[in-house]
Amino acid sequence: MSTARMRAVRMTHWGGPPALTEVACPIPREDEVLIRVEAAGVCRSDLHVLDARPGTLPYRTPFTLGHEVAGRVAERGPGATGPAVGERVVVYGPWGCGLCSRCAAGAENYCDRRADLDAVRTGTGVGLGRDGGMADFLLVPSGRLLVPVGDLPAAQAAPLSDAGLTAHHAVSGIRPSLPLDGGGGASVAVIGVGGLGHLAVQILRATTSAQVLAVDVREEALSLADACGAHFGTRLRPDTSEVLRRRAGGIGVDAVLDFVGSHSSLELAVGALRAGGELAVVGSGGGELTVRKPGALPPGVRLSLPFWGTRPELEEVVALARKGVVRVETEEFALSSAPEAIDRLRSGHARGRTVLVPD
Ligand code: FEH
Ligand code: ZN
Ligand code: ZN
Repeated sequence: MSTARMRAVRMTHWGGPPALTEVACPIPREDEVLIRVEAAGVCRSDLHVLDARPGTLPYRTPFTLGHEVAGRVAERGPGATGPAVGERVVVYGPWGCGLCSRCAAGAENYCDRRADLDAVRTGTGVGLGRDGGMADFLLVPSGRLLVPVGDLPAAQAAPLSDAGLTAHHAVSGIRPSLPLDGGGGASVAVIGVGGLGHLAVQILRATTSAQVLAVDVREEALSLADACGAHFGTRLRPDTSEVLRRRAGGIGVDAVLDFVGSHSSLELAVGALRAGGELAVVGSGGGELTVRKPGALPPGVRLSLPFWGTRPELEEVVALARKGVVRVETEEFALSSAPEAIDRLRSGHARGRTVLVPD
């Protein structure tokens, strides 16, 4: 009996271009669940994977890209649990061991056995060494990795699993730094208002009373920040840290969410931070920060490197979207146009999140 075939955007070899190919459609066994993909986001991390030199990532090629996926349960293995066939879901993307205390708590993004998984080169999650969702179908190891989305449109749901979850996790991490009254009088700077930053602006406005100050190099990104509820937006200039300090009452901002992570964004963050403030470096821009006492960082500053998010946080950000509190700005492309979509993201001109929809 011939197996069904499907389209998939594959990483065929290190340094090669994303290839739209045809592969066998997977069949769910035991606990596995087969998802008919309805939307798959494109992330800057996909660019990092595509540009990675051989041996620098713990993944074995070839594999299908796509770690931000929404769809409908198509078939379940005999031992599968979770959403039933026909239910619309979003995929929790960090696939940990499922057994350690972090995975048991739903924090597979911080799985304690990640090094073991890397060692056997099984990858860190969907579309990251494991076959992902830039395809017609996606095989998920367990129903525990699925979150129902109800009638949320797929192109809105998919970005919540990575861009939305990562932004929500970062905001949740700095929220304790804000004054107890939910951040009233506090100021939070969002550096980089792209696929993740525009969602962080909305989540900050929805879950804190902090003044949200947006920084980007593009005017169109600042207009998106304004539409998302930022109280202030400014282009990155040599005096931007001073501008932010002044907007924050002259004492500096309580927290910085850096969605760029470059040398200039980190320098801006350090210059804008209040003593006792918090810096969350979310972007993988390759910038470096010297941590020394005494040094450039204000006293009492706390530094975090948040990565993706937890499964309970994914349920929270889906709930925010279903309430209409968070809305993803998207640019949609047909799956068959994946290479063009990836090039557009690479160009730096994408507005919001780039999403592939099977045509
Ligand atoms: C995925 C894999 C590696 C680094 C960063 C990421 C993020 O895109 C996940 O949110
Ligand atoms: Zn990502
Ligand atoms: Zn684990």
